[in-house]
Amino acid sequence: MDRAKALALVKEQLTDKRYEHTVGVMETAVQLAEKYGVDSRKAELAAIFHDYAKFRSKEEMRKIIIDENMPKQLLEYHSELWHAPVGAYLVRTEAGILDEDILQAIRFHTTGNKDMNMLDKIVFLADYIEPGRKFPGVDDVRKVAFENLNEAVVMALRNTIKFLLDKKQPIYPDTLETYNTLIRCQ
Ligand code: DGI
Ligand code: FE
Ligand code: FE
Ligand code: FE
Repeated sequence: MDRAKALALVKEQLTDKRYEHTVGVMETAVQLAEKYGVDSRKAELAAIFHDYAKFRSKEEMRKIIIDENMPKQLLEYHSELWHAPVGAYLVRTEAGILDEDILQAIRFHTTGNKDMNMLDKIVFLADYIEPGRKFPGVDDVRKVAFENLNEAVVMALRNTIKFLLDKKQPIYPDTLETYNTLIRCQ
């Protein structure tokens, strides 16, 4: 699928603000893919579609998680996590994207995963550092992203985990597992 078609499909699903975020993620993901020698077409499509399910109702997402045998554990954690695996499913069934690398990058983009590959890390990081993001500490992650991909993913995870701890929220095991796996290979 070409970029224009993908952007048009996603635009229908999102608010203007979320669409702008998506364009930022797309541009950042392509830059990171070029820097690290990863397929930039896959990075571009995964980034365009990464938040495809962001505005689906909790009821629809819960039903898909159950019907499609996704980890039931997701239902015990924040519903903010659901749009990633549900998005991968809907991007396949509604948008017809069959490339498993692209679908996996979408699936892992919120929680991370201990088996993340380079493409997954690029989409995860592009989502965190795109120009519209204003998290505390994001400028440091932006700089490191183009120097050491794993280190930047660890920084993003550390910030997210701290943020969740401060809000007294639970932390999804995959997020902790990703952090633990990547910090061991520094
Ligand atoms: O969809 P976006 O807003 O672009 O970003 P995202 O898909 O990375 O969602 C991240 C949000 O999810 C962030 O505000 C924190 C929240 N969240 C809730 N529980 C967890 C979590 N994020 C991670 N990584 N792990 C959690 O357990
Ligand atoms: Fe997201
Ligand atoms: Fe993210
Ligand atoms: Fe996003």
